[in-house]
Amino acid sequence: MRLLFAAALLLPACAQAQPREVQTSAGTVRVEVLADGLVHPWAVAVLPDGRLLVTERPGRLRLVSRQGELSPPLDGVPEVFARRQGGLLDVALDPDFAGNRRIYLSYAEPGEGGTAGTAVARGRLNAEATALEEVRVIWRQQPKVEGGNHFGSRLVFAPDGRLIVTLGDRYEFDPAQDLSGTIGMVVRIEPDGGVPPDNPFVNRSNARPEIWSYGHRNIQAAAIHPETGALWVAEMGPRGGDELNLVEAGRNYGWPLVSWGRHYSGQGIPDPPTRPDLAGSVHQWTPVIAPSGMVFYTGEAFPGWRGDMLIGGLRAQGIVRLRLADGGVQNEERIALGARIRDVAQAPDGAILALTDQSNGQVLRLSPVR
Ligand SMILES: [Ca+2]
Repeated sequence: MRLLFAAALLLPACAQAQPREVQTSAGTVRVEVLADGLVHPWAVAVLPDGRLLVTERPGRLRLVSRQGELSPPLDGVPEVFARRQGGLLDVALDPDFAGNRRIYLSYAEPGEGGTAGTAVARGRLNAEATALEEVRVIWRQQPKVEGGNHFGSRLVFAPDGRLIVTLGDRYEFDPAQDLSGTIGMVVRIEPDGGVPPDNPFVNRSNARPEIWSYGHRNIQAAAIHPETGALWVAEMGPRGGDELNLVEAGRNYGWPLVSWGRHYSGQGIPDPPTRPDLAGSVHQWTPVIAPSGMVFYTGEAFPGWRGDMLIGGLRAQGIVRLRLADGGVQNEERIALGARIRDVAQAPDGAILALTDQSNGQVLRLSPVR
């Protein structure tokens, strides 16, 4: 009742007060507002007990109960550069969270003279789940630059226990081809920030050893395939040309040398949109979906979607479902939610969770109507 009452107060259009229903390939889906009153929620991580950790871009981390109640902001979150696209970004649980209660945060970290860069910190969630303790920055993007755009980022743990950090080009373009920094890269680090000895550029001079792949524009969607263990990402194109990429060690994904899109200035990017020496995208979207958040669905609630990729769409205003087959996309479905979707996750009961990128942001819960 509390939830329905709050939603009715905050949203005069009463459609939100009751669960909505949307028609999908899996039949009718109920869309409930589990929680609201979040300011530009950016990422959600599901705790083993079903509670949620949710980041808000201005720099707050909150716990959401199974009934949708928001906790006060947790203590211990690092200071963030909360401007434009910057702020507190992703949250991920340690693979052994049940044993060590460690969580990882990515965020835009302020630097000297108004600069900023993406950073990753880890800490331990205290027993009361009110604070992070032993917080330490384990990785920093180099160099920090001015501007408030294209920080990425997503954090995913690979099956080998290494932490993948996806980044953006900081709207600087060319540094995405410069291995002496980590702008426009995907990096792979140990959970303590160390560099794995088998990273592709560890023995190359003038290259950062944590780099895993390069030539990326802005990656805010990443997930590990539950069967193959492969790293999939979706990245924002410029004007057109969002990409779905299968990320492999040491490869160049082409930005800004090639793109399926055009610069916002209207300036073209050389055709053809890919080159044999560069890693081509598996799929591209023009017009764009603006991908943010990705999960492979493995639950029981939507058996017809098991194994499929779900991607949040800011411009798509919903969830994009992809069925992958033979190294490509076999089919695509749009699940319309009427709001910019910043992240998507799977609840323990197989429901799908989605965050809306709004000043009064919500956690949506999608479940089948039997
Ligand atoms: Ca590319």
